[in-house]
Amino acid sequence: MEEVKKILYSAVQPSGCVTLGNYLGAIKNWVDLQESYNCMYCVADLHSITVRQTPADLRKRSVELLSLFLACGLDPEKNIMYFQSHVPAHAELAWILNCYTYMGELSRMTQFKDKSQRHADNINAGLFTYPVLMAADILLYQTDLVPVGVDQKQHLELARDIAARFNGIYSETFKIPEPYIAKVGAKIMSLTEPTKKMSKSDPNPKGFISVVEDADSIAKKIKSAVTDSEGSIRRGEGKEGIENLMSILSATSGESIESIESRFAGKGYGEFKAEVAEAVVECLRPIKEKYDQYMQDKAYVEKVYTEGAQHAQYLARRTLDKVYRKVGFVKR
Ligand code: ATP
Ligand code: LTN
Repeated sequence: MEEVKKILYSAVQPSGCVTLGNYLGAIKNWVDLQESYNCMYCVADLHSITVRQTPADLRKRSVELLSLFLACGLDPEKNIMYFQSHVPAHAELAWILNCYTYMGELSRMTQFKDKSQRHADNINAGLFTYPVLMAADILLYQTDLVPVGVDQKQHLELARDIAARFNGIYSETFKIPEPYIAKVGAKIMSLTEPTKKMSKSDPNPKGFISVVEDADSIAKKIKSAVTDSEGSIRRGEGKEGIENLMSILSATSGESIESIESRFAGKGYGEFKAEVAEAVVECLRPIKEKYDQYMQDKAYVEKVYTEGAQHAQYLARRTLDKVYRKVGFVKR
């Protein structure tokens, strides 16, 4: 008998370019998961308007992100990929779950506290209820596993609490999702401040590499990456810059850190950086090529996200119908 695959759900906000960090830390691992799980990847456009967006940019970035999923190797035959705003069930379930979530719980979310400080002129209700929408995303699909970074762990725990509370009141309705921590998840640091993670919202573009950046620009950024004055290629205290470049080389080429360390013993930073740059360019080249192709083939990309949304809506509706019935709405 064929074993039923577990459901894995994740979403990315279309809030900036995708960085080498996002690729090596997340998307690359997703490609390996598509054989073993039923995976759903959502472009979380509803989430992204909790901070002000320029409409034309948001539309463009959303399509770019979905094209990038494809370019990185996510197969639409094996994964459901769609825009959150195309599946109305997300907003509908979010409303219901709002009524089963306490103000106190939402006030404790560190991302809310953090974002309301950074966007003090726009502390809107959506920013506050953001984790409820995220809970709805996950719970609609009876998700087993959610790959999360540390920053999203608190939100996932809230989703579990909301699901358990609802199940407790109305009997078993939602599957309680588990966090999925990837075995190999390189943490890539900023090229200008190697003690901070590489982030797409870094105001200094020298700190990050976009996955679709051209080769010259990648080489320049790596060449000017912050290191130290000691001159040896090894791990250790105060060597965060070199250590970061070593993990980038390892993750992009497959060579182990130990092998890199011994191969570069006695060699200079110039030579080392040139090799890191080449490895990054070679790793990203096929992605950029495919990305450019998909960006030319609007009809194909549209087909992927339209069919993705239809499939997602069908699955989501099953959960939502159950929820509507349990809370006492009249059958339509
Ligand atoms: P922001 O700059 O807006 O905080 P981000 O670039 O940190 O965004 P997210 O959208 O928060 O990216 O994360 C998308 C996925 O990429 C998450 O799974 C996260 O763990 C992973 N990720 C983000 N940055 C890195 C990094 N520097 N190294 C490894 N993985 C990362
Ligand atoms: N909040 C997440 C994006 C996100 C998500 C989700 C992740 C929205 N819905 C559901 C996992 C599951 C972020 O900002 N990285």
